[in-house]
Amino acid sequence: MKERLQSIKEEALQQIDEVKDSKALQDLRVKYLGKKGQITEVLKGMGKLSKEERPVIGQLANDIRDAITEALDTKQATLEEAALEQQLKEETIDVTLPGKPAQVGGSHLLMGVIRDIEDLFTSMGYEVAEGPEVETDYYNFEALNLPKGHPARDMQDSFYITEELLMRTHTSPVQARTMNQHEGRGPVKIICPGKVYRRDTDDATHSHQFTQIEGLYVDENIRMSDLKGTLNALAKYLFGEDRDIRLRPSYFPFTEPSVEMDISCKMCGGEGCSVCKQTGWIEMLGAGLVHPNVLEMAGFDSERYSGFAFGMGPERIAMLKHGIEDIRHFYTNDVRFLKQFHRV
Ligand code: FA5
Repeated sequence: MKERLQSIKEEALQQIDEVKDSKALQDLRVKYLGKKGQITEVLKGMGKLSKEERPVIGQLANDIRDAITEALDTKQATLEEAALEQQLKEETIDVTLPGKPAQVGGSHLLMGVIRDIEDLFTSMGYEVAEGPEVETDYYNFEALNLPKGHPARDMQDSFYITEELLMRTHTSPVQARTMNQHEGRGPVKIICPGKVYRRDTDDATHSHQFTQIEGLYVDENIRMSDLKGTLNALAKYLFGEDRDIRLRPSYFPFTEPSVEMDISCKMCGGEGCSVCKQTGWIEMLGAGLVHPNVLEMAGFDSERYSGFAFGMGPERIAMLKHGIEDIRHFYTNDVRFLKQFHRV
């Protein structure tokens, strides 16, 4: 039995020495020390030994078990250490690789255009005014000389919420609201940016929701020439000193006279091309002198006060400025489009 135990020990130590991975090592632990392991099997035959031999063999078996256990533990520690080394080698981080840049947002192109226009007008003494997007029929139409049933209401197809409430179709109601607050005393000098809504069918140049910027200047002795000078400054500020403007007669119920402002075409320098439809001019905004009825309804004496107003679409301005061919790009929010115009 002694020889058997010795040979188990030698065989076990050799196999432990040669083993290459933890799984095989675990198998050896079971093979030699498990419940059905080789040492246990040998010890089962102890009953056949004499009284004197039993403690000697017992002691030897224990020593061998300890030696095998120690060899197994040592080997396991060595294998674990090697596995860790290997893992560290494989997972080494190359700190010299460039990192992933954080995605930083910027303001939307439309906001940039609106901010630029606000900057110009505030530098000329205008204040920025705002009004509600859900507007009353009174401010959106009636206070602007468009009583119920007026045919010109059809110029702006509307989203009604109730009989008396609608999504505002333009920023002009802010004119009437602000004049009311001034209780008949000028000057009123405001610029009003904001969202507006119309039942227009979306296409390359129309959107059912878009932005407008309204301007209003009411004081004593405000004349058409003041409007023309202001619009000329706006056109040159937005598109460059070499651009000219022209005013064409138009019609808005809230201005008299009313004009449409065109800007000279940059593409052809006025010669005529496909961008300006061979006219040499591109339509930019609507404007005019505030109708006396509008002044009176807002509590201003139209004998003493006069004023001019204008309204433009920042989308159309941005399209002209940057050669954007479809208004829907502003609202579909494709990052590839937006990124081209990032501003902080
Ligand atoms: C008006 O809305 C007037 N309130 C402007 C005004 C103000 C005139 C003060 C006189 C005095 P109009 O419907 O033309 O006018 O619209 C003004 C601008 O809004 C247009 O020149 C255009 O740039 C823009 N616009 C109009 N409809 C749309 C649309 N569906 N999508 C995008 N932009 C539009």
